[in-house]
Amino acid sequence: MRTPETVSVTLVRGDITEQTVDVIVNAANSSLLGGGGVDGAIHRRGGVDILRECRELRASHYGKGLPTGRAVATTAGRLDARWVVHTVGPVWSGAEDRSALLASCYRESLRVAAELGARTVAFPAISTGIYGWPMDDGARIAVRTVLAEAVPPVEEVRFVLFDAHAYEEFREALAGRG
Ligand code: AR6
Repeated sequence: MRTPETVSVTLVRGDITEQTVDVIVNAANSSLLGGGGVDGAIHRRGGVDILRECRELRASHYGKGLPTGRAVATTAGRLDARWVVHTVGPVWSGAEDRSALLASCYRESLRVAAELGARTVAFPAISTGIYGWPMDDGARIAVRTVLAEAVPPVEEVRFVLFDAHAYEEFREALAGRG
């Protein structure tokens, strides 16, 4: 049986909507109805099926929206993936430590992915864009949490980093094992 240490963690520089994986994780907001950044790109490229399922989730289980730190799955529409797992990162605060909520996004997304039977999972750097989380700290939390929490059937966790700065911070975090 695999242990968390044998899950492979890989880094790719690029656009998460171009990945071929079982699960693409979306850095959503609690409305689940779309936004900018990764969220906008996923809905643009994935098509209307994803939004339709998000609306159904709002009408059923998540009338008040998806709470920060939680994760929920939909179809992946036209993306080259089987599911999109939507998670809501915390907005960065200098006054309050919200690290546990950011770690929860990675943990809950992996839990949902494993329940679905996913073997490959692509993550963006959650909260490090519009939500303002410093990239170095966001990368450490991401790497540390994934190394601790990824369990079978998940075999590969791929961080898809949009620019050179993000890629470098994740490379350093992985070298230091988070
Ligand atoms: N592929 C990979 N990474 C990307 C892509 C992409 N196509 N586009 C942006 N990034 P963000 P957040 C990087 O803002 O901070 C939305 O409006 C980006 O450079 O997408 O969690 C939601 O609806 C950054 O490093 O997510 C929420 O309202 C990282 O992905 C809010 O933004 C995350 O940036 C969530 O903000």
